[in-house]
Amino acid sequence: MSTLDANAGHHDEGSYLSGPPGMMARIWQWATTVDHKKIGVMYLFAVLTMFFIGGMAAMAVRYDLLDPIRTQTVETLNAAGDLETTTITTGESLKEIMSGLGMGKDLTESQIYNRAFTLHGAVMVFMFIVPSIPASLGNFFLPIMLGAKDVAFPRLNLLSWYIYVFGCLFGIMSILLGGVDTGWTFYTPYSTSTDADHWRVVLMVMAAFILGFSSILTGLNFVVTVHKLRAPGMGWFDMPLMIWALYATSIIQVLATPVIGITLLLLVFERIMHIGIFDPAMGGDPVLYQHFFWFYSHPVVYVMILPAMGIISEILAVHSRKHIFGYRAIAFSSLGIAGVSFLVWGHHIFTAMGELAAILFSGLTFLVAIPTAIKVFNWIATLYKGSIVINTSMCYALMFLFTFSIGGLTGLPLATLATDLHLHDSYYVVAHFHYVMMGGTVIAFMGGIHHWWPKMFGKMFNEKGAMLGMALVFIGFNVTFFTQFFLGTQGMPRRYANYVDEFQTLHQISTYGSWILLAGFLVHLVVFVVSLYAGKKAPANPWGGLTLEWECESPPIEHNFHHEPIVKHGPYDFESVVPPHCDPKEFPLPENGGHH
Ligand code: HEM
Ligand SMILES: [Cu+2]
Repeated sequence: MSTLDANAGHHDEGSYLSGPPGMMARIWQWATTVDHKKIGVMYLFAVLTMFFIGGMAAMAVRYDLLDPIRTQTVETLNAAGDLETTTITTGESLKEIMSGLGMGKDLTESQIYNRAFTLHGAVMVFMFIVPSIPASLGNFFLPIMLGAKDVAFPRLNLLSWYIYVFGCLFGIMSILLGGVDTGWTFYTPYSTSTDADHWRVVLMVMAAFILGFSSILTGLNFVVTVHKLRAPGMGWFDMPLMIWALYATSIIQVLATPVIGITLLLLVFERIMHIGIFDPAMGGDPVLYQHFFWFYSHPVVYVMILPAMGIISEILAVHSRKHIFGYRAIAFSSLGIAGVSFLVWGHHIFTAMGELAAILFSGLTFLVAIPTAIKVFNWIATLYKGSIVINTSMCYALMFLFTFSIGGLTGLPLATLATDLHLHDSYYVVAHFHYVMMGGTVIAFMGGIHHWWPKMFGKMFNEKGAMLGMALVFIGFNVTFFTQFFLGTQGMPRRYANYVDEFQTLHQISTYGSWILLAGFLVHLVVFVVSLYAGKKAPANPWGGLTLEWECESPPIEHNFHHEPIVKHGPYDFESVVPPHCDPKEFPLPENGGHH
């Protein structure tokens, strides 16, 4: 971005990955680091580990749903020739696995299933997807994209990492002690009365409570960094759109998270002190809990999707070599989404509220579609007549446009009162939120990891292997979750380990789809491990990007830049700027300045 190569003549300072000799010294260096890049990398490996744990629970859930639970009595002749009736139960696949491991003897198949989907949901939401992009890629790239040496509060950043680890440990302890069967929403009065003799529920609820602080501190750090640490010449409308997305996300993290914090604290209070807040048996109101819970948990879905939208803007512009269409509209739509997201939580509890309130929340929910559609149209307009490069990160961005649009559009029948009444708590809802959370955030996260991998680790990855992984993820994802729309419209309720026979085929297809999905992620894992150990050295700017991270070396040096960069043009001026560290012949400027 600066005409002055912010890295000219200073290649002796080692990369942020270099360090003192000796394993212990290295571990201590990382354990006490205040470098945003190292903290970002630690978050990346931690959230992917939680994704793996949540994914394995999902595989257990899907495996169980291969067969319905059936009990039949058969009459057999015993040795003495007497008729005996024996009861045979089939379809208890999780129970068979657990008893093979010598666990869960006293639990029924449904009880094991309830713990499996609760573990899946709670780990995926609180320990994976909420911190996923902001804490990993956000931490690594926000300061660099602004031209800064680090975030505003580096030590606070390290603290937010340790709070995250602490919160995850609470969750894992709850799982190791046998798990929780309340659902990830911890609805009362079941969550304040079940399991009375155990601490499992309290541990999992406290895990979510603690993790909230890590989220708030990360958000706080990003807001101050964006306001205070932009490089000279970088005005608000010179910032990459990824920064606008992370900025809007941070505002939600700081404002909404305290609400879930106090709600979960009140839940634990009611459980331990037996003071009626949510439990009607003690004079409490369970629907009050649902309002408090969703007042946070709806805005938090935008903490999940806004950073993903930021990644998509970066990938589409760089890999179609075109100025993003409607920069300001996309920037403001991020703030618009953040604002409206606080007004729609009631659509999660239409079936538990009065008509007027339901009509209001329904109307407000349709509002969210407007800023979201602005982004999708502007992204497609950016692709129009672009010089599109087909590689893994671009394919993930294109996949996002497809899967996230299905996610968004299938939300409309849930925002409509008449249809939501029938679809609420069915597999249609499960399919819908997987299309937005997985089809949105996880797919964009995969695109972002492939886009910035060379910069983060200084290594290229095998594009063919990555494309195979991407194709398996695309097929597996849609087979797993598209079938669930049909299951839901035909009446299959969520959170049931058993079902009527006519649902078996669709459940089996969905489960086979999840195995293809798993295979896709395993292919990616192999490709990345091979890249780390044997990958080709990455150039500073493999894709010809114009944002500041492509000015840095791959991987970046400790303080990112040798000189403070000076911003002289916009982040997407592909029609007039030759990308840094790139051969103009390889990245020619478009004729007539890119105007079509
Ligand atoms: C890896 C592939 C995945 C598969 C195969 C999968 C499968 C499922 C299934 C079948 C259910 C419904 C269980 C039921 O209601 O009986 C479910 C629930 C859920 N999933 Fe996933 N899922 C996957 C990934 C994700 C991801 C990436 C997220 C979010 C980040 C997520 C979040 C949830 C949540 C929050 C629930 C609700 C749990 C509850 O009812 O308490 N899932 N998942
Ligand atoms: Cu919602």
